[in-house]
Amino acid sequence: MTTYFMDDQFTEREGITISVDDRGYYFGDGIYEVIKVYDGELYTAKEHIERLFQSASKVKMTIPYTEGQLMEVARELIARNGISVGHIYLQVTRGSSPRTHQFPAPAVAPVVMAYAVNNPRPVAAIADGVAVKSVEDIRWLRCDIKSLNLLGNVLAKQEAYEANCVEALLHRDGAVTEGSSSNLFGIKNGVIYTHPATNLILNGITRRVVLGLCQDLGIQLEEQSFTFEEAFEMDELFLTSTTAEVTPIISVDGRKVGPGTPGAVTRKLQEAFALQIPTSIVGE
Ligand code: DCS
Repeated sequence: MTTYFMDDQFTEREGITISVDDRGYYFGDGIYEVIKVYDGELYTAKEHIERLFQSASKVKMTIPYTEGQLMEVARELIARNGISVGHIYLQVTRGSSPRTHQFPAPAVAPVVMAYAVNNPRPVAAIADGVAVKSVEDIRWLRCDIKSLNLLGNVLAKQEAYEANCVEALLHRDGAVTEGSSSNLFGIKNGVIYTHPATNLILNGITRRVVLGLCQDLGIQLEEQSFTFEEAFEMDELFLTSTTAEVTPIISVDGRKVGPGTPGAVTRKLQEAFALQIPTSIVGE
């Protein structure tokens, strides 16, 4: 049995019903977060919950909880479900109301749902690296919002999967933006490049951790985008996300990145990242 959080209570998954009029269902009118759990402990949860509130504010939604209450919900889900390594999924929709594009007036109660799931670290991908496929970034212009409206991301990921790749390398007007569910980094002559945190990407929490690690390690990092063509010329490429951590990219569209094996700078960042998480699970 899996315990979810729904309708202000902890409840079994099987007992949950969602209204057919939920605006998440009609419009993708909602926001979400994915928070990593290591060794039964939340990782960078404050940053994720803060971002959830920022997303809510950007789409003019009100979350009927405090940051502290959501943190408590996350901890309770970990305990009730016996989560060791995995993640919390948390989403809020604008609520349930007969279908009209404009917000319901008077406002209806937002629907808050959360669950916790065991999910091992993707150790093979982290060790060996992954292949990506370039896909044009056709998403809307507010990618900084972690919105449930993910059709552009879904289509990009599917295109990558159909080409036997695990992620899309999205590019807009010639510039590499991010992955369909990750941030992208390129390394050339020891300098790391990544798209600035504008409206065109999600400012990933793992991205921010990596920025901090670069500073600690004295690795030069430029929040500056690189072009789709330059991606092929990079010495190293890697992606980051809550679940993927720091994953090397070893090929783009079937063309090798560098020698086609994870590079030294990526390895250094991976080692530094591993030091941030409980040692008992590194190598699991
Ligand atoms: N860019 C996009 C479009 C994302 O969806 C994500 C996370 C990221 C970047 C990386 O952000 P974090 O470092 O904060 O995770 N996607 C989440 C998701 O949908 N599943 O796992 C992580």
